[in-house]
Amino acid sequence: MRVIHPSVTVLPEVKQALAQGGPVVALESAVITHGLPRPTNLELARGMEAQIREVGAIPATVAVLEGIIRIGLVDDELVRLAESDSPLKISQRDFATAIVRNWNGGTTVAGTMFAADLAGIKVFATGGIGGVHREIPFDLSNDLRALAEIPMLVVCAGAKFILDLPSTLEYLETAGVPVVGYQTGEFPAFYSRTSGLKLNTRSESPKEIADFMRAHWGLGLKTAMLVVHPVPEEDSISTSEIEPIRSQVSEEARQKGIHGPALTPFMLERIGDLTSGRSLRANLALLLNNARLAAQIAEEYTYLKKERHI
Ligand code: PSU
Ligand code: MN
Repeated sequence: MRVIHPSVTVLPEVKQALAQGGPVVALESAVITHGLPRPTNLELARGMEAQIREVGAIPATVAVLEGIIRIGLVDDELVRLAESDSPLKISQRDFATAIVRNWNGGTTVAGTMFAADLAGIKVFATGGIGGVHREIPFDLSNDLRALAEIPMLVVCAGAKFILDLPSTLEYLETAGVPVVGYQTGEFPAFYSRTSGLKLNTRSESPKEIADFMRAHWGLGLKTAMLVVHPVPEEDSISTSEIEPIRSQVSEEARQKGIHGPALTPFMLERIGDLTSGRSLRANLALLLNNARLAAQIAEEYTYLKKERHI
């Protein structure tokens, strides 16, 4: 395989799987560095990789270690990332700084999509995408731009719970990103399975989703496709319970002047306190669930490619 860039390396196992047309699932790492407390972050990182392997696909966790963009990490590197001191949260604007200054960092959905696409990965699993924020001043996640520009299948449990979900869905429509509900007809709301926001495509099977991928990109459309997969019922938290907590924590953030990339980590921690850890359990459950579904879709897409020689 060609060398992508001197500051980008692909793990040999991932490189080999891609060269053989095998199923590979990219994973983000901002959730490891900024989304979850230690040591749960490392357990989760390992757990997501294990889910993917169980299905028969190869995981490729994306991160930046000492200024090198890494596509696929070995276990020692996962440990280094999970335990690294003050890592950066890396979106597309941050790669150059991270490379030049030899930083460590976890990649967001936008950062991960960019790097995974360089390697030719087509399927990616995450928890919640970034989107349109509710509060003024204006905050639109770089994830939305990435979804509009990078042809990759992204499995998530909706958008981050703090966001303006109707506006986020509208943006995706404007950008031409198909949103497919996996065994649901509604856009899920991260901790909750429902939001009241109806989707126009629902699918029951990874096989059909692979058919959608082939049809969408086969036509020459260049956008991402989003598969939304609701949190498992037993770990979900109802909207009526989470909404007052969200609004309280959002007010706390406003009073403390916390905004931009620092907002999500702050809110996740406070919501964890206020739900006695149930929000953390829901977050872990949905991440593992998404990794498994993404691996099933990657497998189906691989079969399809081999059958049809595309
Ligand atoms: N969803 C969560 N927790 C997170 C994130 C999403 O529940 O930590 C991370 C993802 O990596 C996502 C990023 O890509 O937040 C978006 O950040 P921002 O809104 O600053 O663009
Ligand atoms: Mn932002």
